[in-house]
Amino acid sequence: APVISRLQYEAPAYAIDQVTLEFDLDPERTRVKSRMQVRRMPGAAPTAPLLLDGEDITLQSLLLDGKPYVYAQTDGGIRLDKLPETFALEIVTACSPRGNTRLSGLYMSGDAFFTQCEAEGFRRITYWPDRPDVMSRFTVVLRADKSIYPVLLSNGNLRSQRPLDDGRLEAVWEDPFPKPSYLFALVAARLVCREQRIRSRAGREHLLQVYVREGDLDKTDHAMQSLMASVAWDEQRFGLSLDLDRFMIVAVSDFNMGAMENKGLNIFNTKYVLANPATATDADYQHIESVVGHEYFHNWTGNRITCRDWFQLSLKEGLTVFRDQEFSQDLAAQSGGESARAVKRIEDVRTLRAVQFPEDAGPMAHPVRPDSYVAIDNFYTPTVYEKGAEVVRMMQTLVGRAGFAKGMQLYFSRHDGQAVTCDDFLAAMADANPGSALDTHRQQFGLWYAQAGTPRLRAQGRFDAASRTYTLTLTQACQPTPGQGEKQAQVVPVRMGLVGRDGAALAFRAGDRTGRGPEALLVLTQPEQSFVLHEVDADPIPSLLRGFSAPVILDDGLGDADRLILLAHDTDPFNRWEAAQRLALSRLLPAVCEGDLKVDAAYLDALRAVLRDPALDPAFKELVLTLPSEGYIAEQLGEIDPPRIHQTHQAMRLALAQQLQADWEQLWHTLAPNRGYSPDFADAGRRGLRNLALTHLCLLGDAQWQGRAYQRVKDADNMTDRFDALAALVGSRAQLAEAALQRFAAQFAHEPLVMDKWFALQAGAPGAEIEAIRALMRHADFSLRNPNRARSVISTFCQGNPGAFHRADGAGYAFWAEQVRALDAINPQVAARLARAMDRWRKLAPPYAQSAEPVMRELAAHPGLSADTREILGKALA
Ligand code: BAL
Ligand code: ZN
Repeated sequence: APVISRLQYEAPAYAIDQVTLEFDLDPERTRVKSRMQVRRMPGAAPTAPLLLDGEDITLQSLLLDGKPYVYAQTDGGIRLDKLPETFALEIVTACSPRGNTRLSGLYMSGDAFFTQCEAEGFRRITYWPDRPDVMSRFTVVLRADKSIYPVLLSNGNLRSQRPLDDGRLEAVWEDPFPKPSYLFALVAARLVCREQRIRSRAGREHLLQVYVREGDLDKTDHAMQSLMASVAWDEQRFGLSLDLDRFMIVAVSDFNMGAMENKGLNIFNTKYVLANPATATDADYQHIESVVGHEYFHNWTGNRITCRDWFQLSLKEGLTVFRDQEFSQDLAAQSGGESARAVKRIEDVRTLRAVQFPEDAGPMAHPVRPDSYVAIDNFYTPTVYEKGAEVVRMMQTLVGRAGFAKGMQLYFSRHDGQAVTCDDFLAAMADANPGSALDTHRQQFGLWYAQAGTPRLRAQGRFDAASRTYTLTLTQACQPTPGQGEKQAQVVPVRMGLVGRDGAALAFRAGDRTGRGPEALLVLTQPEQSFVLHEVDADPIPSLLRGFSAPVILDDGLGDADRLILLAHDTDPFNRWEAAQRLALSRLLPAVCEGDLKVDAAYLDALRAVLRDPALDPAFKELVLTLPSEGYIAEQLGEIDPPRIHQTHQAMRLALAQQLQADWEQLWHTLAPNRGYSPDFADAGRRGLRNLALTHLCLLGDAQWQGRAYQRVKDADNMTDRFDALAALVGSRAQLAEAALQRFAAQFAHEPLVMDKWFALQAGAPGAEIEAIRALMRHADFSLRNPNRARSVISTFCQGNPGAFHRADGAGYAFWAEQVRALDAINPQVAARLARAMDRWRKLAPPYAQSAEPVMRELAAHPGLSADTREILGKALA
């Protein structure tokens, strides 16, 4: 498959102003008639051909202005030459939704029709210039057997619906907004819906609907609440109102992604819609809120203004992740106060470090705006999404919240209705904030889009008592990444404060024009730069990169004693948490290398003080008491021995369980709930910390605590407590674990999302053997065709259970290769994700890397492999 390069971009030669699509829906053979109004773009050569993409569809007829027209076949579609300036084009094609196991284009889930078009699925429905910069007005006519598909949905407004004489139903939908093909959607199914009428701040009425299968209606309240909150938040924070009369969310259980922002008709993986207290955990509730928000926010950032080409994907994804993070922070703060914001921020940074930092350090490292790809589906990555969000967050840090809002306004006034680039967004932000650091350094700031790799910052400070100055010298460097040997210095906003040895915040003055205060924003732009802070009264401990003000790796040069002070006293909650992480790492890393784990009293006392501090949020305490993940530990090491990391991690957890036992017991008793279930921030935080206590107490192997956990698996009144108790039993390899698993499965056999958790818990269990994974795959409810289920077993084992997956005998790798091949034949997108489990193989210690390589090479040589999977393996082995 060809490599597509960013610099090859050419504007489309033809516009399609209007299209009418008629669907005669049939599982085996669906007929699609497309009638387009085509116009040559001003400036395009009169000889320019019209290129239409098409994949896995059969062309039945093609008429130009009502007459058959000769077309040429191309690699991925057809080409029309010698065209008039304007014309009507009618194309009839057929496709097979039942045979579409890739879940891209038009496909069946159970006995219902769904679509997924981003990025390049529309070409699997009809011939079309399937690129985001061709925007058209769509009218859609759907016809299907009324007895099987009583609900027919598409984008925009329902214009008419009527029964046909042949027993079918016909519905006509019209989307008033021009849109690119990747935002097209249809659904034909037997569904029920929860409805809500709302009136916006602007006074307009809207109908909100959440469609699910019969029997799931009692799991739609939270999604609807989240949608209503999203509508209100975007109006309030950014002045962006819903632009449609009707906004629909439809849940489907077979889905490659989390959800999809199709205009007016969001299609969601059931995982991010369905929740009630009996089936969903607190984490599920949070994910639903953020994904519902994310897809809704795309209506402006993605749909009204879209991407010129797929290299600009972060234009919409980075910005929309940033928006959903801000939304979740604001909502959490409503019930949990300001410290809830910090908890959310820490969780987001934890995700960034767990998934994006390794990507940036591995063979798939790419800029936020990539330069080339083979399969665009491989670039829906943590770099484009999460690092992209950090880049937008740095803009907000540099121009302030009000300045950012002004930048958004300018962006919409300039580009509403257009397909634009990441540069356009940056230009709007900088232009709206003249004189700001973002404006001054706008070109250099653009390197965040162009340069891959995580910059490393080194900090060194010097206090001069006589002049009351503290000189902070910051240096930055970035390792080479594939295709980028030389890196330039980037713009790094460093929010910072100073802490005295007694723990008190120290005031200082950062520059001539700033007042004296407890915090400053330093803007690093050089490879090395010194900042002189004035009016400093005592030798301080620097608290740098507060709130994680830039996505970098910081070497702050601090020692244990300094970190203990920051953990106990820093006014910035993020850096308190960070101090705890670093204290844990400085004990874990030597133990991994030398096998001698020391868990000292000073460290334990510091953790105990956090646990006992009545002023701290339970959710924050839970984060502080949660060790860095095995994956994060691996990233700190030159050579990775996953089983050894796992053993050390487990040993440290056991030490915390033993040494803090009295505190865990006390927490268990004092955090007991006193009312019914609510997923709000405060209640979820209490549950989280209490269940962390139970997890540690079970680790002690004490029959009494394991018995308590078993009892909770039986009688908990919500899924968070039930599942956490089950996980505590499985994670501590308790004797009761097996009985608890069986009991749980019997109770939830008919709840697929709950069973996904049950499968994943076992695939991620410490010491899971490959035979146990195979046994899970022989379970009657296992299917490779359902992405959620395949991921719950195979990806959880290969990507989420490093201690068990990496084996000296290489059996884990052989299993991985077998599953990648099997999945690739069904669904390349899902297979290519699984292929990434071996991204970091070159860093593996002997004998792991040696046993992985031949397995990877053999898999890569397999002739039938998809372009998606081939691209991933090719990069890993390059
Ligand atoms: N656009 C694909 C799914 C999402 O990021 O919302
Ligand atoms: Zn998105």
